[in-house]
Amino acid sequence: MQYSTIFKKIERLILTSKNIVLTTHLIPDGDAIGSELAFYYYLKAKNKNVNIINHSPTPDNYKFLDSKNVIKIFSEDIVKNIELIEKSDLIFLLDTNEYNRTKGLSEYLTKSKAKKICIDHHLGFNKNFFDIYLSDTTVPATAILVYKLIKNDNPKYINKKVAINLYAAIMTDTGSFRFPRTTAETFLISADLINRGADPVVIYEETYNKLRKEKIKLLGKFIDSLTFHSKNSLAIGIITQKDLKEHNSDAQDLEGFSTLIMSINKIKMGIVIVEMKNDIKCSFRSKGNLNVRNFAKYFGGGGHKNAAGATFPLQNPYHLKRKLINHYNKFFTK
Ligand SMILES: [Mn+2]
Repeated sequence: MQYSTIFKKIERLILTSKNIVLTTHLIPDGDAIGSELAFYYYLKAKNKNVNIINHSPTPDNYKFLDSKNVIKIFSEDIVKNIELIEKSDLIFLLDTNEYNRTKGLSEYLTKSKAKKICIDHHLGFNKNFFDIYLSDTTVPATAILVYKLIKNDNPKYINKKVAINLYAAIMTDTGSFRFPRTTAETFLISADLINRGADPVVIYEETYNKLRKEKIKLLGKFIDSLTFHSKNSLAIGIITQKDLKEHNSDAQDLEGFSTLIMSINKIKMGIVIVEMKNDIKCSFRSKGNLNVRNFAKYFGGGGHKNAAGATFPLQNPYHLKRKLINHYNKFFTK
């Protein structure tokens, strides 16, 4: 894909803007946080007044990226943050193309008179909601686009701080360089980032090897709960409120559980059922052509072809599990 015209347009807007706001989707992942912080330090170096405002707090394992605590959480100072959005002349939405994925900020972002730029690698149809739309669904991380944009301006801006954040974003969104969209280019860019100061050992260690012991005990509980259905093509695990309380954990600690299910031989679909305080959240994962987005849609949820989710009213999670198995058998095992 040729980006040069889009890059030029974005650079021009940055040049003429003074107050810039960066934001991303709720429950930000490594790509969201890393892309934001890399872009933040780039814009700072260009003497811009930049603020990152997110709906959700930064997950613990990405806090090392924000050691200077520059990320603002919208709800922590609503008045001030609304003011920052209102007086901004340029807004970047990173790693999502839907305003409603910014939750609390959404209303103020859409109302704001600022120019809006989306940089993202997800499928989406909201091009008209942005003044500039830099999107490429073939790249494995938003950070790849951010890297190219900054490098196109001037490679000197990719200093150590920027490199660390971009590397962390790429490493996490590629599942440590193994997910489908990982290419030779992914490695070439990552190599350049290492040359510029990103330490792959430290970044991996900080991101993945600082788990709370409670999470591992909860994982044990989750593995115990796994059941297999439809000739072992479907696996389902359940976490109840009682489990969460007993292990002093919350929904954040369940990250990675669904990926684990999908590592089981011959599994086509994995379901994680989580009993929350006020409802039940289910996440659906699949392999190949099995479309869990449609599965989720049937229950009022949504998502992607191989990763989706839905929310259910509170009920016995084991009854819900029955319903989901029946639906799977009806739609997927014909
Ligand atoms: Mn991403």
